Amino acid sequence: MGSDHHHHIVMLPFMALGHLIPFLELAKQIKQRTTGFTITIASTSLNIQYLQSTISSSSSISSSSGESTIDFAVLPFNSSDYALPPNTENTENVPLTEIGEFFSASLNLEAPVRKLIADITAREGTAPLCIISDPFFGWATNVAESLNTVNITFTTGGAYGTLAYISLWLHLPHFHTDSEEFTVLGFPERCRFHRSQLHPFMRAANGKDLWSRFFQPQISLSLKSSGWLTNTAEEIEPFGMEIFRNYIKLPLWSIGPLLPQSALKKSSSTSGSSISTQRTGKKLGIPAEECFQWLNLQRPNSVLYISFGSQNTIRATQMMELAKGLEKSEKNFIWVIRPPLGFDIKGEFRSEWLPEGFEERVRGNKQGLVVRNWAPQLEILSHESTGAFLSHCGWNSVVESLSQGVPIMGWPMAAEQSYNSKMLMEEMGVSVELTRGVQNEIVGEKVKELIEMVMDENGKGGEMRKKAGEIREKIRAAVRYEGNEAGSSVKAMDDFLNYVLENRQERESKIQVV
Ligand SMILES: *[C@@H]1O[C@H](CO)[C@@H](O)[C@H](O)[C@H]1NC(C)=O
Ligand SMILES: CC(=O)N[C@H]1CO[C@H](CO)[C@@H](O)[C@@H]1O
Repeated sequence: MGSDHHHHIVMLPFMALGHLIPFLELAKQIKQRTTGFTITIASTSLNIQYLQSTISSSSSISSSSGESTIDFAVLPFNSSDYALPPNTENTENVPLTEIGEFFSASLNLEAPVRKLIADITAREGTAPLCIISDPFFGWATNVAESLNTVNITFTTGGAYGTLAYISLWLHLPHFHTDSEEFTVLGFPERCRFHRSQLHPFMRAANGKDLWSRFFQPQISLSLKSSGWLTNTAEEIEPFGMEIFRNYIKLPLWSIGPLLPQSALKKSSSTSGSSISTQRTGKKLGIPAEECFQWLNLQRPNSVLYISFGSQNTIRATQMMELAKGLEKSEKNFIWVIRPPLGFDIKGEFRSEWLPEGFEERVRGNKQGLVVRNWAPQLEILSHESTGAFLSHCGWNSVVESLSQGVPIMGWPMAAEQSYNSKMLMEEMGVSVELTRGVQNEIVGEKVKELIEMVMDENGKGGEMRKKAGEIREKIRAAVRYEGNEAGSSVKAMDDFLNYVLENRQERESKIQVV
């Protein structure tokens, strides 16, 4: 993409791991598609440190003359000023009871962002090309308008899940009915939602609660941006894209799924070595090599991978039943485990939370690997022995799984996860749901039956795997660019960049007329 003069894009991700990672990936892709751009990711100090740590060893950021560059800007933020524990800068570190206060505190980033944009404008003699902000930072549209730049919203989720999330918060349909099932504005009648699919915060919302008072204005402002970017591909979510577009009535570019290049290589690997970077940059509970050695011993599609993401854990009684079901199923598994709800999620794991002797037995008979805290997820999913993923259905996990053709067993917990789960079942046919959230009890015997069904080579399990394989091919086609052949997501990215470049020309010609 050409550039007569320098172009600057400022990115404002929300302070949560699941948002920071796709924003960084977006920055990397814009860098790759352009020359002469600077992409500045602005966040609080610890989040910037974290982002830098994930790329410090990666050559993709270093730049020779003319190449686009990625920069970081620290926004001052002291959690102590908002009665939050010291150094609370990411949802990962926020106690559940204070998560609402953390969201509210994030509104105070507006002033430092204003200063950042003004400084860039003064230094470069022209306002940034655009601000790309998280939907939770709706205030960024006001900043953009007053500082003569363009506001773009980037949802790190998919089309269907994001639409459900924003429409539910804006209209609270469940608050206006007594019935368990209801329609959601933007979705056709056939996609009725159920009260049990709502997070307890949303279930309790009445428009006057802390959560509604945060989300309603921020989402409404984001809907006044010039356009939205979404972390999905037109081909994998044709229905989601159609209803999302109809709802927001703004330009919508599907530029995803944003995954490391190495995740999208043609052949699936057996050693896992083709995916060398660990996306989250977190300390692993097991050396990747050990994981692969173990996976190499298993048959293709025979291993169930279990992880509930960076933010979630399950109840102690659920953990016990899940372990019983796994053992009874006799299927191989890798389980990324954290202390159950009510305990420090980053604390020591106690063996009393699992059936007596569980870890020793499954290690001894080679049925499974129990991994503390973090595992090399994308590498595990890319291994041919991995046959299914028991997941919380966070969008990053969903696209990682589907990019490797791995079907999903859903256990949605929070955010828009249960809408993702619904879409995976009803629109894609690549998933079945084990349960939802932490309220419901599960029973070992039922867990066993569902695992057997999902891991089955035939029947419903086989069908889900086949469909997941089709989605994998669609993802690869969407993000491909070889020579002149560009996939739909690559084209959408170019369309988006052209849009903001043209928008600048218009703005500048208006200024000249004045
Ligand atoms: C944050 O504020 C607290 C209380 O005013 C202060 O003690 C602390 O040093 C501040 N932290 C930083 C990093 O400025
Ligand atoms: C709230 C706000 O600033 N909205 C602006 C977003 O961008 C469009 C198009 O540039 C403007 O018309 C809006 O005013």
